[in-house]
Amino acid sequence: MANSIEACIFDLDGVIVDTAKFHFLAWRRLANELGFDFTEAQNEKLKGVSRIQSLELILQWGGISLDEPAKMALAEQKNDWYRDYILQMEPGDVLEGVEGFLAELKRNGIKIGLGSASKNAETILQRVGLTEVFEVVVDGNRHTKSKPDPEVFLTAAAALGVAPEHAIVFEDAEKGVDAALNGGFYAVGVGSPEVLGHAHFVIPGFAGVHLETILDRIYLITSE
Ligand code: B16
Ligand code: MG
Repeated sequence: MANSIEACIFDLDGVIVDTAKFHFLAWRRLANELGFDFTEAQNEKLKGVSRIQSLELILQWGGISLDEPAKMALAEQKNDWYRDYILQMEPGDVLEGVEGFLAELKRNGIKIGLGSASKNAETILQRVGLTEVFEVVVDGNRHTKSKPDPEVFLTAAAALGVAPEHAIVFEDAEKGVDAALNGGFYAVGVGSPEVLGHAHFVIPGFAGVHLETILDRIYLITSE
């Protein structure tokens, strides 16, 4: 039931901040240096996927096979370029409407968690000034199974003391929505319905979105 929603768990990249564009730029630079390119459509497949799995996909697209040490070196190189971007981030880089929505959750006593595949999550939260807002942060340093496995969200929900059926996950990645559904959460896609149509419903972003709107839509699902 919508009125029994006790927690909201957010993905980071692409939901709270637009770091997906920085991942794309850094991976593309790496691919270009290796002598090939990939498209924005292919980039969709990298969203929510761990750093090393992303690299493996990209190498596959380029038809390149490397040993483990070489892969590690490339992943580190990409991360250095990516960190150059995120270290420039500031509070103004939080996506439109997100802070207002988080404040509404706080006012209504709804717990707030973060469930991200990124090992850079803490740095990003610090840069944009949101560290204190999240009661629980589960990131790529704290979990091992990649989305679509629900581990990251289940760990966050358990740490918040909330059962999945009383929590909503907000996700911008196809595999992230899969992870939320696999865990028994309500899944709200943030982005395009073409990519996230399997979520319970999709919003384009948080601009103009209020808690009441979200709860009303979940209530419609539960009463169907
Ligand atoms: P890092 P999210 C994910 O974050 C990104 O969507 C994905 O593109 C990235 O490869 C992954 O984090 C790992 O990031 O290299 O910073 O550890 O969307 O789950 O918040
Ligand atoms: Mg994401």
